[in-house]
Amino acid sequence: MSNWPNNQPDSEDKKISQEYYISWAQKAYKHIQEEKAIEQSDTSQVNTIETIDSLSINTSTSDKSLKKNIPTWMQKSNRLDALKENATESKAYNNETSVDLNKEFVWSAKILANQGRDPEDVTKDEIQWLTRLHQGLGKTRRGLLNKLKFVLGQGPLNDDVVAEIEAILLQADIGINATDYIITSLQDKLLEESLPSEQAIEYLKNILCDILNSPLKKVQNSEILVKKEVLNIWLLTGVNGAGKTTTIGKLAYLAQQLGHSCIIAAADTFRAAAVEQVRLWGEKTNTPVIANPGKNTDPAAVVYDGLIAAQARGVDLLLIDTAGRLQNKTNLMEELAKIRRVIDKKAENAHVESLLVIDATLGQNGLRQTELFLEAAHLSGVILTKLDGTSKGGIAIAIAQQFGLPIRFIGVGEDIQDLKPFSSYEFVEALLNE
Ligand SMILES: Nc1nc2c(ncn2[C@@H]2O[C@H](COP(=O)(O)OP(=O)(O)OP(=O)(O)O)[C@@H](O)[C@H]2O)c(=O)[nH]1
Ligand SMILES: [Mg+2]
Repeated sequence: MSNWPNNQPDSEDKKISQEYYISWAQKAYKHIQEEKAIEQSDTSQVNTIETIDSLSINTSTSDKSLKKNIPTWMQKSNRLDALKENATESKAYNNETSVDLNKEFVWSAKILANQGRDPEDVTKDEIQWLTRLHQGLGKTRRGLLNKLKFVLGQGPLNDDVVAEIEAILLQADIGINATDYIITSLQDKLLEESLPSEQAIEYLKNILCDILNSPLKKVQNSEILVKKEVLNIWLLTGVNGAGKTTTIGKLAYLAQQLGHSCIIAAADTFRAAAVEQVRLWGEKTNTPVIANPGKNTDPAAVVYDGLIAAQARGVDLLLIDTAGRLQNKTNLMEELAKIRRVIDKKAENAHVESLLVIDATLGQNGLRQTELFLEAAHLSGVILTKLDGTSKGGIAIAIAQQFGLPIRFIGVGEDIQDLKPFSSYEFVEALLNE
């Protein structure tokens, strides 16, 4: 569905100096400002570009401090960052449409540069997205990094160090299975050679990326794609409040951005307000919604209507919203199984993705939910929401390791643009790269 970069850069690329990234970020910033200026036909952007240039010149000529290689704007933003570190974690980002050339910008630019991107090619949206991801996982990252650097810097992995690493990983919601696997891999490596803590963390990043990427070896597409010339059906399931309906809206928006035609089937007929909520997202995204507002409507019948409409209109993508709660769990699972049977029977040639939506703030609960939905919905992947909240993020690794399911999308906020295809590289960097 997307051309969102998912490549893990070569380790060689990681050795590039900070100066390179700062200069890359400046170019990207300049490019974004120019694009903005073209859009607005506003001459004010010229001043900003001049300011960046003059700030860089200032740095090399007038700053006599130890930080003389760091541009003035970076030193300022470091101070801002220190303030941010002390501030409460509550709402780490705002929704302003502009971006500032600050430490977060440079971090985001670095992640894009490492993926082989051209600074003249990046968008404000990409920078904002990475910033939100980095900030969303900020609390976990700071906890993880400080502790890991300390224990990994202590030399060989003796029993005490292993126990400490175990505790750190479990606290980050990485789960028992994945933690065992990570410890074994770390032990194998660190028995071979003794690594400084920075390098041990780089190695840990590789292990985490491998875990997150391994489910993709079993599936046809490493990226989630809306396939051409076939009906694509994405069935979204999950417990109540996980973020299914919001995610449907965001996916409809994303599909639209990528030029795919889309309709939504509102198959949560349990909650009175559910259909209305889907309709609002339909209006926001100009996406037709198939619903049956009658009382006690059979959700499988709505799915059937959705399939007929999607086939008749020849749309690329049918998104199906489902209920998160029924009278009891058994009913919910039976209903999902029925929906799945209708899809498999009536749309044999369709490409079906069955995606479990999980609220990442609920930690290990996500594993129990995956177990519950796996069979009834024939899950093919997972969408993690609320990574902007109090989520520790590790649940992504736990799910990939324990169930072999790929994480397909992640959500970092309530707004329409706050959902993107998952990239293991970006996620692991947000988790372990300050
Ligand atoms: N902060 C944050 N909030 C989110 C995110 N995704 C969804 N939400 C919020 O989570 C709440 C529940 O979202 P819904 O989409 O209604 O959840 P649902 O799974 O459809 O819930 P039911 O219909 O009751 O089963 C809403 O307030 C959303 O705005 C996210 O990525 N970040
Ligand atoms: Mg809902």
